[in-house]
Amino acid sequence: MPDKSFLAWPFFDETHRRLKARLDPWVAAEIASREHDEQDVDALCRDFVRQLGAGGWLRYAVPASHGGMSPTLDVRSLCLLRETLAYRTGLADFAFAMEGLGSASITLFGSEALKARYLPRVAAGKQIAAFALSEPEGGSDVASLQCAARREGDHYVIDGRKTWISNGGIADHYVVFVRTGEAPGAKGLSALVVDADNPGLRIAERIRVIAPHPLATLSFEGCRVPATHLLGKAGEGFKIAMATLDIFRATVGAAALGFARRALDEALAYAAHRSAFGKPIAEHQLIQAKLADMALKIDAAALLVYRAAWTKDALGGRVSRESSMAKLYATESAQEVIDEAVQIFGGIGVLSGAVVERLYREIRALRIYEGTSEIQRLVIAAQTRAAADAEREVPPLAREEREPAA
Ligand code: COS
Repeated sequence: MPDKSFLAWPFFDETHRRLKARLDPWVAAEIASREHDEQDVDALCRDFVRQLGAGGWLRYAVPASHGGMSPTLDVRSLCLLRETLAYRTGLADFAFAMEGLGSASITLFGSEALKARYLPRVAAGKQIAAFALSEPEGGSDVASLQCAARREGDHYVIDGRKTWISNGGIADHYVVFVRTGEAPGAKGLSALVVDADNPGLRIAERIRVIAPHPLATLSFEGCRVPATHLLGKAGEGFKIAMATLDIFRATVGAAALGFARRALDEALAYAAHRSAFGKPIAEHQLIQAKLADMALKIDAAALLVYRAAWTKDALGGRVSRESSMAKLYATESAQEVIDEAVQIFGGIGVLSGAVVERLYREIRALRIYEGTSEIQRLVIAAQTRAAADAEREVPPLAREEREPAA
């Protein structure tokens, strides 16, 4: 059983503890039986979205004004959901996460008409959502993206390609980031909601990866989208993408945490009964050292993930630093925890179909998507330097008044 002692931390209130108490038995009853099913990922994802909608869990992905649970997205709830689903199966977590990521830009920046059209359907599990940012020429350097949209009367006309698009091929709508050219670089991007059946949008290629999930390259050729489908204002696309990722990067850390907790639990159970040199391997100090480091990394990751989530929920504003730290540490340390679990299992750990073998494949992409570990370091460095620069600019007198000498 995964450790639940963290629920007593001050980051949480009663609503979160109640959510977790309702969620655990639901996941055990509805999701656990499909945990080893990796054959038809499209059908499985559609099922998970429908189940999550019917269970009421997708209400956490949209605001209360449009069928959701709380006035704004509650990041601690999103993290608890992702952690719990990921503990059981990466694909169920993926299905939940994409409903959130593919609708959050609408929640944060959409017109009332767009919110009314898309969000209640997302909450009910009737609308599969996707977020289309990366391109064949790059995913990290968002300011240089090339997929273009030109204004023609009441429409935008999109031409170009997007790739690595999760839910590509099964989504009902895509939030697409395009170059509209108001200014060079980051200030010339916009975000449009494009329905999957919009003429001019085509699935160019399906992509298979080591932990399979629906993934595709999209092609836009003269794709005419009503101008009313613009999120925010023209030219605000970069900020819309970053503000959305600020929320979801912490939740990627939560998914990694779910994988890591599962790996530790599997390793603890195995080490308790597997014998070597006349005693269970858990009695050997080298194994104990591994278990200790795994538990330590999990707690440190949990502290960073729920610190980021609490900061967004309680203080609001930009949480780039907290969110990037959470994603970076939780995903990197989960990879290490899972690798140690495989090591404890020995040969059995690399058998196809073993839980730790699956986790080993599932964790890898989390260090890449929604900003690589290298990008998270850039964000953390930029935020840390900006804070130091701001501190230096405080006049010495004001600083003394604020921090009287001891
Ligand atoms: N919220 C709101 N505004 C933000 C923001 C955020 N989280 N992050 C940046 N901005 C704003 C900045 O304030 C700046 O605005 P001003 O010019 O008005 O001051 C503008 O956006 C540009 O910011 P910055 O100069 O920091 O951007 P960079 O071009 O240096 O790029 C990185 C920043 C590299 C961090 C960004 O491109 C990034 O996160 N890349 C990874 C993208 C990604 O996750 N790709 C994976 C695809 S999604 S699966």
